[in-house]
Amino acid sequence: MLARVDCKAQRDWLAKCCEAVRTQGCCIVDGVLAPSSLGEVRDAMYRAQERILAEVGAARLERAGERGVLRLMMKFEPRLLRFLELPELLAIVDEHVSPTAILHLQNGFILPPEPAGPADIFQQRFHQDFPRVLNGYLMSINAFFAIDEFTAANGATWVLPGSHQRGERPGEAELRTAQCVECGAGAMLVFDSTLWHCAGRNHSGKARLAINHQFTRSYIKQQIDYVRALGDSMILDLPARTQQLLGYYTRVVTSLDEYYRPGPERLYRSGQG
Ligand SMILES: O=C(O)CCC(=O)C(=O)O
Repeated sequence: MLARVDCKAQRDWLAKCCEAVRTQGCCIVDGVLAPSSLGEVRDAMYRAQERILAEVGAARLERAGERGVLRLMMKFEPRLLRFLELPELLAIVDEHVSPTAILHLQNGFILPPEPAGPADIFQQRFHQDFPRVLNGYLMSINAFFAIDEFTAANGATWVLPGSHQRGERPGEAELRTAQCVECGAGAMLVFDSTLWHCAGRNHSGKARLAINHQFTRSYIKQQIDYVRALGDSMILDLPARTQQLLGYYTRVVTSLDEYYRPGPERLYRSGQG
C-alpha cells in the first residue's frame, strides 16, 4: 500500500511524509488544493494549451514524442505561479532539498483518452525524472498535483515503491509490481525524483489533468531558464520566494560589471547554495 497522509487532518503529516519518501520514495498528501480552486486551474491549463499550440505548432509538438505536456504554462497563465506559494509545497521543498532549492520544471499534463492518445509516448514509459544517483544524497524532489481525481481507469500515475536512489532500471518482473496512485483531485504526490514512475493509460473517455513540479539544488540547470523566459517585468512583480524559486537569486553573470556588483544587487546572491 502506498503511504498517504492528510495535511489538513494530521498535524504530523510532514514528518510522516518525509519518512515515507525516505523509505518508499513517495507519499500521497491528500487535501492540498481547495476543491473550489480546481475549476480555475483546469480552465487555465486549457487556455495555456491553446497558446502553446499556437506558438509551437502541432507538428513540432508531435515530433517531441509526447502528448498533452504543457511546458512554460506560467508565461501564459501567471495564476499557475501561485502553486509556488502553497505552504505544503514549500514545506516539502525545504525539508527534502533546501530552502535555496529552485524550480527545475512546472509541467502540466492533459493526458488524452485513448484511442486518441498515442500508443507510445515518453511519459507512459517507466523513467526517473532525475536519472542520477549520488550516494543517496537527495538532489531533487517532485510535487505532482492531481487536478482531476486519479483512478486506474483515467491514467493515474504508476510508481514502483522503493525503487528510488537506484542506478539500475528495475527488471520487468519488478516493474509489474508497480502501484497505481489513486487519489482525489487536489492531492499532491511527493516523490524522490529518482523514483521509477510513469503515466497510466487513460480509458475513461475524458482527459486527465495534472501538474508536476520538480525542485533541485540551486546549482542544477533548469529544464527551462524561467528567469529569461518570463523576463524581469513579470518576475519583479512576484513574491520574493517565488522569484528565488524561479532562479532569480542564482542567475549566472554575463560580464565583469555584473560580477562586481555590491551584495544586494548580485545576480548570484550569497548563501544560495
Ligand atoms: O502524467 C503522469 O502521470 C506522469 C508524468 C511523468 O511521468 C512525468 O512528469 O515525469
